Amino acid sequence: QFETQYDHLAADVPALKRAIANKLMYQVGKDPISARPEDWLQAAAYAVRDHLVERWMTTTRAQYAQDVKRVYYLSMEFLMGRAFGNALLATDLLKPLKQALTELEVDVDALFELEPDAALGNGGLGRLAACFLDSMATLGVPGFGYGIRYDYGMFRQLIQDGRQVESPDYWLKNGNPWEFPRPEVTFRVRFGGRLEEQGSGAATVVRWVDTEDVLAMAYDTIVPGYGTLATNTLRLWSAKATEEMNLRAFNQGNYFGAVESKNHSENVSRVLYPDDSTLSGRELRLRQEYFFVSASVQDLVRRYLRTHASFERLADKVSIHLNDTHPVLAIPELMRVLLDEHRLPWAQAWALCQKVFSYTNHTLMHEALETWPIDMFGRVLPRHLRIIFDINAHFLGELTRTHGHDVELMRRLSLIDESGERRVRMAYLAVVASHSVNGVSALHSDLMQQSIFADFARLWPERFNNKTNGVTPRRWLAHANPGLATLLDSRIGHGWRRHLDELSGLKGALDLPGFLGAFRRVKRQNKERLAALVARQLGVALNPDALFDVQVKRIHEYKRQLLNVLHVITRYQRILAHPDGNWVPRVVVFAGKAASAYVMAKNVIRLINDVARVVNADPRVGDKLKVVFIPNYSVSLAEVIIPAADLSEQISTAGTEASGTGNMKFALNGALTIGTLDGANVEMREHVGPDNIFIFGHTTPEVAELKARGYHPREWVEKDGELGAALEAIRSGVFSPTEPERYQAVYDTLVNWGDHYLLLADYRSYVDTQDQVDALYRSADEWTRKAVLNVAGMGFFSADRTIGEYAQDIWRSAPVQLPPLR
Ligand code: DL6
Repeated sequence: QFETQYDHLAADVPALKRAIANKLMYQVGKDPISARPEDWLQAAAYAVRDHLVERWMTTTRAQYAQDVKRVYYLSMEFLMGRAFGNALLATDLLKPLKQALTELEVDVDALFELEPDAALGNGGLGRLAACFLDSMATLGVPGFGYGIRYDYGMFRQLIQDGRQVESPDYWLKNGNPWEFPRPEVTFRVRFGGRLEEQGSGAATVVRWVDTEDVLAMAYDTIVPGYGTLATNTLRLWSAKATEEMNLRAFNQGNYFGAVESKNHSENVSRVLYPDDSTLSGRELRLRQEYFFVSASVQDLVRRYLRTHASFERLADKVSIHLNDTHPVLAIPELMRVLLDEHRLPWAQAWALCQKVFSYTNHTLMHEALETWPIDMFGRVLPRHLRIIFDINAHFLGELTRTHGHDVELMRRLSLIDESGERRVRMAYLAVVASHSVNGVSALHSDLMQQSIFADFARLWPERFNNKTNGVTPRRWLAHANPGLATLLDSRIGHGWRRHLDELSGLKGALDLPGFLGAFRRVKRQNKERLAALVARQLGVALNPDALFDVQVKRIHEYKRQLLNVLHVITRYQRILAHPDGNWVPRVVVFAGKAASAYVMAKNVIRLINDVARVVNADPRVGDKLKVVFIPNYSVSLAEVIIPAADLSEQISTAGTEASGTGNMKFALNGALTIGTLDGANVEMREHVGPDNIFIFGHTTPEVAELKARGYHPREWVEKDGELGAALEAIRSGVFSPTEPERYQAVYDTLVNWGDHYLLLADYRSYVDTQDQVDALYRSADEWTRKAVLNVAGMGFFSADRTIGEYAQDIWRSAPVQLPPLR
């Protein structure tokens, strides 16, 4: 059994105290007398981090010794959140650390709140990458995350006068104790320039010259596995200029001019693009994408060549996974490295690529599918454009050989979209170059093969597969919901953290005396914790006995926060009509960010805040209904909100949400779902049982049929008085009395401009289902039974299960062999 020097001391509070005090003095450089809480946080983080370092080195040594196949997970986004709680969970140091800090007279809980989130992602895609890193480490999969170390992460959202205001997130301002800067791991990334050709035919040598270069410097973060020695690495690249300054300008006294080019180069890793639903098409974004994949490919090829003399075994030792299309430039980059730097023949290089790459699609939305104009692409990456043209020529040549000269088919499948301005289709490049293409829920994977990749799925059906998403139970249950975790431990043991299927054992606890009551008490404590946060931040008092109805996620039209608002308004109007009715008190919680340029989404945020202001101030309503919009949704805020929810809103138009992962986190924490048959909701229904989930609305085929028939939203308004009244309240300014026309565009979007996401068609079914929710909530035991059955049914949705499937079916990687932890 493996025991590190530090593990040996794990439960030793005096040793931990000494370690923290030492870190404070010798690493942070602060006298305990004058240290600020931020300094203690750093010192404690360093002390805990030390416990991971030996595991990390042992794992790395074992990976080399065993010559394992490594999995490189390339992602523009890693939405990691806070690291401290996760490290404490992995090291089992939470209790001794709390005691050590208390003895040092430091307020532990306040300390944890000081840690900034590593918010290097927009939403679902980035958080999935973070959950996957956790599961890869936990399963011993030799996984490396590669991404960008943005100086500024996801913007901080302020709400001013009900409106979203963005403010920069300089998360590194106090330093980052969790990362190791690696100035010695620096790669040159080239941009621009021109091509020179020598020779002809197969012997042509292409040289890429006169480039403008940027350096990519590595920063490593330890990714600890849970209950194992196995520990992985997240390597993020930061841009550094090739030259600190222009000496000529400097000597001429032009100090700003002297650093201008440095700043320009380093801008490439400055800021995360805060939009996950539309392609920005900006050159800086293309440069970001190439910047990190080039550094990553160079790094992984160098690591491979350290222990292998030729490329023969590359595909046995390396998997490169493309998290959506953002890292797809890794394909022409690996081709470039193999062709230009190592002189491999085309056929060999291409065969290697097809064995090494795999790709996950995360959205079917047309506006999010990446394509790049040829002109811009050729200016920024001329060598890669040439390689893509060559890949396309080979591909279309092969297509002609197998399918005849079908011009229409070639036009549809070409990597270059010729329908208007010529553009490179990144998703097509991913499909052509990968041996595996997967969607993220059963429904999404089916739709993907029927819609955006239909031709390819006919051509290569064996390439397409599904990997339903999952979430890590360590962060989303053990860490976020210690009350429920303790209750589970007492009923089914501790194993669920690693084997989430064991949650099914809860079914046996349903009828044990006192269990439902204990479960309810945990939920109530979590609601009190959220209510305290809301009181602090918004000054609104919430009644913890009310039903907490929660929708937290990015603000998007397809996610239909506006449908939720329509229900809130209907409920408000019903209460006004029958103020003495026997209402089930409800708190409706919203949180989420809108892309800065997404006008409609920002309107929705404002409307929610306007509705909240009016409803919360109406004395006729009182505790029967409260509405809150909690600003600055983030991973750490989700950790407080999700465990407090009774009802989880997963109400996207069927066929639009690829999977969702928030849906899984809520159910895992004992919320019932109200949702459409969309994304992973479909599979959740199967796992928790159809009686334990509230499903409403049109199904995917019904949506298609309705649209094909011709959808006329006005007809739906005309036949539903309550719907008409809710819409009219929005239109006429009931919630914006100082500016009655404020929401005309919101109204028009629904009633006059086509209601693209079918809110009005699903309204009646939604509102009626909300009535069923109320009815069930009245019988506390019945509600709680269903909540428990939700938790019990969530075993399938562990990211460990998902990663197990990726490892087995796609990457074909085996875990690194390590001695068990003590
Ligand atoms: O696969 C992770 C996550 C899914 O759960 C969401 O349903 C999906 O919207 C999201 N996709 C993206 C990519 N672009 N968009 N939109 O974030 O991926």
